[in-house]
Amino acid sequence: MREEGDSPQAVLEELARIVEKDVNRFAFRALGSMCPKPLPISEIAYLIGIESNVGDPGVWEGVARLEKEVVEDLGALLSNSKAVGAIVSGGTEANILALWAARNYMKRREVIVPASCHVSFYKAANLLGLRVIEAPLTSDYTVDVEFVRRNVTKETAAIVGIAGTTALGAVDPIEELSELAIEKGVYLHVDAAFGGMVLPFLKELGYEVPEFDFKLEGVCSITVDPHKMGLAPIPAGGILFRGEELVEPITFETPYLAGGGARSFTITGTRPGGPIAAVWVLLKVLGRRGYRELVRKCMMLTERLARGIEGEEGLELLMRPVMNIVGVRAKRISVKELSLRMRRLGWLLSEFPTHLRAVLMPHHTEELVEELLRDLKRAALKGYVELRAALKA
Ligand code: 0PR
Repeated sequence: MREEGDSPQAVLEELARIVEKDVNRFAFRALGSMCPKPLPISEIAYLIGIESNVGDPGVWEGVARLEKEVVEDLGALLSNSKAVGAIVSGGTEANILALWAARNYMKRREVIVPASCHVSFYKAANLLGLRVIEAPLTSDYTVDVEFVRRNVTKETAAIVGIAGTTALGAVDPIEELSELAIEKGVYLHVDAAFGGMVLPFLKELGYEVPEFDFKLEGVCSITVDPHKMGLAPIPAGGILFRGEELVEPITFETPYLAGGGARSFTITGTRPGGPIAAVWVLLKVLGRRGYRELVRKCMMLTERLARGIEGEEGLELLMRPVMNIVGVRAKRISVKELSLRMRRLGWLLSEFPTHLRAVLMPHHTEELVEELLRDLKRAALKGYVELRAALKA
């Protein structure tokens, strides 16, 4: 920090220069992110709420009310309008909260996660001193329920299912996990960080979608992130619990707050009201129909990309997409090599050990998908000579 401040104009210009590429990332070929371009109206709402702290709900009564309403709406979307929850910093905090509640509620220290789970579960287990048992996947990239069944013991606090895996958007057999959880008396957490705001709308669009939410009696908590398919600005993660008794063991009182004592179960104390205002506005402005139409568009793009890959001799689709996430690899070159070549061609895709991932979002276009297919096809050619010739063509 310098002794004297610069002129605001100079500083803002410097700021704009530094983040220029970030701001423009939605304009170029980025399909690696699970966070879409937020709708402009949500950014206005964010600014309206920007000074508020929902961590002191007695002072910031307005945003505290908005959070209640948002939690109620998300709960209703996931078959439980009486769910207890919060808008938190993201899926990571939501998953940590779920395992924290599970550990304290069950008073046990082991968790069984699918091998496909997000890294946040390992962070959670590490923080909470939980032993992790990793359940393998079956050939359809979902968790092996029989393995989970065999490994539930008197030490098991929780089992986890994913509704929309990070790598492929696969949905674990949550119905079977729910039955298992009830039978064995263990906690079941569902990570629907991405899928929670896709699957209900897919169902309304007539897709055959497996049950994954509170309709299943064994489901104790669900992660559902508005800053993913809810189209909200970052940070807006969501955690929902079936009922008050599950959050009780992680609830703490802060008695001295200016607005009067408050009880909270989030990790962070001071919490931004801006994202909550943004989510509230989005749910109101879009409604179910709005979200359904956006999901319809994403699935149209997904289907085009998937069919294009299937029709291409050098490419391989990992799995028929359940939601708007596509996994692709090349038949004749490694994933690393394909990834490198795609990067050189100007694409930002996510690289997993077995494939590249593209997430199709509402701000993407059919033209972009066609270009992606064309470049994937070129990049998958075996030799550089072939590739160079194709690039010149
Ligand atoms: N659960 C699932 C199933 C996830 O895929 C993710 C993140 C999380 C939980 C954690 O959510 P937070 O990142 O909100 O804590 N999945 C994204 C991914 O790994 C995160 C991401 C988002 C990465 C935007 C890059 C990016 O640009 O792809």
